[in-house]
Amino acid sequence: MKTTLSVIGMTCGHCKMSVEGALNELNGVKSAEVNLASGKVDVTYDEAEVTLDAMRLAVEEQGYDVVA
Ligand SMILES: [Cu+2]
Repeated sequence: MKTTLSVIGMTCGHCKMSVEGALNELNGVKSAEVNLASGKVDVTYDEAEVTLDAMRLAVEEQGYDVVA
């Protein structure tokens, strides 16, 4: 499965690394790629192993807001 999260507050390379790192730590997330210009995160994942809620939480724990 693929999804795109809209994330508010990512401004620099550090934000990109934080968000991508948090998502990649989740079991079932295969790849996560932040586009800083658009504030979008493209995620490829296995829906049997990880939920959208878990991904949102992981991003929010880094200090960013996820738009539903
Ligand atoms: Cu930053």
